[in-house]
Parts: sequence; C-alpha cells; structure tokens
Amino acid sequence: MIWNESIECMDRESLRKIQSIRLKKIVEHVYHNTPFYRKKMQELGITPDDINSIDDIVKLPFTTKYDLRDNYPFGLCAVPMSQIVRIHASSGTTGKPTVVGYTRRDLSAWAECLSRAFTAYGAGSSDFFHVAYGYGLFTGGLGAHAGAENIGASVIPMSSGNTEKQITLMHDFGSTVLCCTPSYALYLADAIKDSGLPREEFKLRIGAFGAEPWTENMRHEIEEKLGIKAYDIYGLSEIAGPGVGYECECQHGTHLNEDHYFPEIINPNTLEPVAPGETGELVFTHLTKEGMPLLRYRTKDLTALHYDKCPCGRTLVRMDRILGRSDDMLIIRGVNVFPTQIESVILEMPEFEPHYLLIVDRKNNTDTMELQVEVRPEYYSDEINRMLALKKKLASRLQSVLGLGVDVRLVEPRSIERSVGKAKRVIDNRKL
Ligand code: DLL
Repeated sequence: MIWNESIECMDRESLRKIQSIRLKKIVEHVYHNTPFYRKKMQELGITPDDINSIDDIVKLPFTTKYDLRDNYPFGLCAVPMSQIVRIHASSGTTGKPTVVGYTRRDLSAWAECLSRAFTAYGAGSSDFFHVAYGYGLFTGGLGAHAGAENIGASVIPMSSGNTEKQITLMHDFGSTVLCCTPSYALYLADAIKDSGLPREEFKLRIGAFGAEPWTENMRHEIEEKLGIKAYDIYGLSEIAGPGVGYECECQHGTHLNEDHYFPEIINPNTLEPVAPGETGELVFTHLTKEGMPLLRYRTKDLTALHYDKCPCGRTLVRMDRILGRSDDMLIIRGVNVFPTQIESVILEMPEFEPHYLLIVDRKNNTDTMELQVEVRPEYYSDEINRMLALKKKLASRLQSVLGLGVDVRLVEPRSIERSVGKAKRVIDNRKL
C-alpha cells in the first residue's frame, strides 16, 4: 500500500525538478526572514540568485546543533511567532534544549510523512495505534499520533511508562500497531510474557520502532517475541520528528521523504559530499518548512544512501541503518544524554573529582547506565551511611538533569585509570 504514490514513486528526474524549485524558494525565504542565514550567505558571498537547481545546494552554508543553541529559543524561526502553532524540543549539550517551531502547514507536512510510513507498514483506518512514545516536548508521541489520525486509524495516546497499564490496555483494546522505541518493545514483550496473558489474545501485528539505533538481530527478536512485523522509523526533532524516513515491506533500507527533507552524505572531516553508497554524515535541508527551515543541517548520524529503485516501487532514496553518531551523544532508552551533562553535574558538587567513567549496557533489553565517580579524599569515608547519602545525592541530581536513573558507584580517589591522550569517559557495551 502506498499513501502518496505520485510522490513516493515519482521518477527521479521529476523529483529533482521539484526539489530544485523548492530549494530556490526556501533559500529566498530564509535569506529574507532569518538574519542568521542572510549573514551566513553574505559571508560566503552568495545570494538566492546563485541557487538555481538542487545541485547548487553545495554552495550553501551548513547548520549545526550549536547554531540552534546560539539562537535559543526562537532565533532561527523564519515567520512571526503568531504563525507558530507548535513547539517541540530535545535535550542539548548544555542543558538548554534544542527548540523547533512549526506552522500549521509544517504540522500537516509532517503528518503526511508519517502517514506514508504507516501506510508502507500496511496499516490503515481499521487499525488501533498504541502510541507509547513519550508525549510532550519530545516529538515521538505527538508525531506518531498525528500520522495515525491522518490515516483514519483509532489512536490510543498512551505515552511512555506504566508498563502494566500499557499491557492491559493493549490487550483489552485490541491494539494492532505498537509505536515505541525498539528497546521498550522488547521490554514490553518480556513483560507480556510475565503477565501470564496468552499471546494469542493480543492483536498486535505491526511495530513502528525508532528514536534510537537498533540492529537486525533486535528486529528478529522483537518480531519473534511479539509475533509482529517490526519496521524502522527514523527522524530527528530539528528536521520534523519521526517520519523523516520509514521502511517499506521490503525492509531493506529506510526511505527518506526527500520531497520535504533533502538528504546529503558528507565526509564529517572534509565536509565534502561522498559518492552514493558511501558512508558518512547525514545532512538535511528543509525544502518545504515554513516555521524554522534549516539549510544543510548536520545530523551527526552516520549512514549511506542508495538511489536504485526499491522492489516496492518507491523511488525515494533508501538509507542504511544508522551506524552511530559522529559525536558523543548517547541515546539511553530513547533519551539523549551527553557525557558533558554528567560531567557538569559532577563538577557542580565539591565532593567529587572530575574523574568518572560511564558504563552503558543493555540488560533485559533495557539500557542501563553505571557511573563510576571518584570521591575527593577529604570526603571519602569508611562510614557506609555517609557514602550512601552521597551516592543518593548525586543520583537524584543526575535524575533531575537527565530525566533518567543512573546507577552511581562511588570509587576511591585515584582508582579510575588516567589517560595521557584523550580520556575515555564512556564504555558502551550495547554492541549496536
Ligand atoms: O528521536 C524522533 C523520533 C521519535 C524518531 C520517534 C523515531 C521515532 P530526537 O530526540 O531529536 O528525535 O533524536 C534524534 O535519534 O539524530 C538519531 O541519532 C536517533 N534516531 C532517531 N530515529 C532513529 C532510528 C527523535 N530509526 C536522533 N534509528 C537522531 C537510529 C535513530 N537512530
């Protein structure tokens, strides 16, 4: 099933023509309405007249997360705030979130992209969508919600957490499509087993999983345990949210909605485009966004693009699974965590040395984070109660800054291995 065949299966030459027209228009829009981009283009000695086809995209400046942070909160909006109808945000390196604004038309384009995804998975108006992505500033919940409503499905806006209730309602309502992170899907699968409810009494048949990297093995495990087809959904808040890309029934690559979000792959060191099929950093340019259009936004996600036609009939480019990120951002249970956030919490407290090691793992299909941190000699004590109180203090501060539980392990002064070069702060055992 295809939601918008005329776009999703358009011949690539016609698609490039549309992309060229849209790029020119968007560049004019930001040049006249976003002082940040006008200045950047002036520094490069270009004006909108220099952009006449999609091939001219390489002349345009890059945008990074730091640019969004520097223009916090609304500095990159290209329309008056009265036209912004929705604001989302994701956590950033400094504790200040990355903020994005959408106009009414942006929201409808985003819902269209999600409708393409859900239709590609084989979902339709008779499905019950169990949306267990978080609702709120995170784009997962409200994004999936809008896409499911747009295809006429019945939406159950569960949000995340309260696993027991999730299972009860999934069972009683007869949910057929599950939207959540792949790690939570596995957690749910085990919890369903533990609940004693027979699997045959569940009607689940499709999963829309994303927001964090996952592997082919994990897909098989989820499909096996839940008895469903598990599909990838890709996205990031800066570009829209979930639905920037989606898998089709062939499950060999994630199609990108390139009529709205134009993808490039660059070498993250030289910033030059790489040859098709080569791995590098994924970069997106908004082609239709009104509220906060970004030019050549560096996602830091590492992947490759393939332009040959998919057996499903779609011509939209296919993206390999995300290999990882070129920066150090960790995604723990779907939440973005930067080691620098942890470092700043540690450094705020006088009791600790700035020496720590973060050990990330996946136990029972759930991400875990252990923080080993050195206590300063003057605070280090043999008294268990004192050490327990200190541990609790740090853990609760981390919980409030990160929004995640961290298993804190206090260690003796000078016990963490020092490095003469770059310090290794993170050990990620998840093998993703
Ligand atoms: O995670 C949006 C989303 C919600 C996507 C629900 C899919 C489902 P952010 O919080 O801004 O937005 O995080 C974006 O998450 O740059 C990737 O590194 C990672 N990511 C998202 N989807 C996938 C995926 C949402 N399918 C960052 N596979 C992105 C691997 C993914 N990584």
